[in-house]
Amino acid sequence: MLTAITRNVSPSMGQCELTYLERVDIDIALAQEQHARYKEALETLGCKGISLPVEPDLPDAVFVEDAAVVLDEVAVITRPGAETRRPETHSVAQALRAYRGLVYIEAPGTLDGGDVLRIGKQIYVGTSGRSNRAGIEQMAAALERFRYRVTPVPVHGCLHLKSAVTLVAPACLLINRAWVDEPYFQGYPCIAADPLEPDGANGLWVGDAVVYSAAHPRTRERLEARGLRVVSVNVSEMEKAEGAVTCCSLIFEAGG
Ligand code: CIR
Repeated sequence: MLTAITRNVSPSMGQCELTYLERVDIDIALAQEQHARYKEALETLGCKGISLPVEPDLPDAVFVEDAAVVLDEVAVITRPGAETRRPETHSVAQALRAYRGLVYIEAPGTLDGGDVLRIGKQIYVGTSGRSNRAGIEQMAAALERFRYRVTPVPVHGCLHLKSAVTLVAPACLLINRAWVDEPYFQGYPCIAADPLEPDGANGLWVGDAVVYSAAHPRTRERLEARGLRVVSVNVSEMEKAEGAVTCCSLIFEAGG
């Protein structure tokens, strides 16, 4: 069955890391409410939810995606590129230990889960400001025995690879071509985010649907025009923290 690890919004989220956005006030109560609706959407789509304890002193801890990459065979515990975020991995590793063997990215490597896009046995990793060559090489070495192919992909103008491209159906990508070069993904059908919605390339494929931000209605129309079922969520407060829909969960198959 599908399992979704999440972590409720920290009261300190207003002090989050920001790279491309200006800091604006975040309504923490609203963020918590939106996060609760997000978790409900995942449960409606068949995920069993596991909610990690809130981390009051770790502003970005709601973005659990960055702390690990969970594959069928193993989970990679990352070493996030932002130093303030490294303590987030401890409790994520603790939770994942019940489901997978763990491997760790170690210094000088850095890797954010938001940079990791898996399509079958092919893994693309963004060479962003957060994930470095050493981190990507460590991941490739750890996953070689499971026959994964790891390919670094440059991203420009956005935080993570999955800000620029995500999987929204089996082998169908949602992409912002301004932030990542499409030729890297040759052979996969692509839906382009509407040019007026550059942040619209982040969708979370779960079961038979795409969990998708209400902030991008034009791109939503494009997804629906291709026959995809969209489950809309309002994540405006997470978006002020430079988060999006994929980064608020770690979703994987777990027996039972
Ligand atoms: C950060 O800059 O690390 C957080 N404020 C946002 C992380 C979003 N993570 C993601 O998209 N995977």
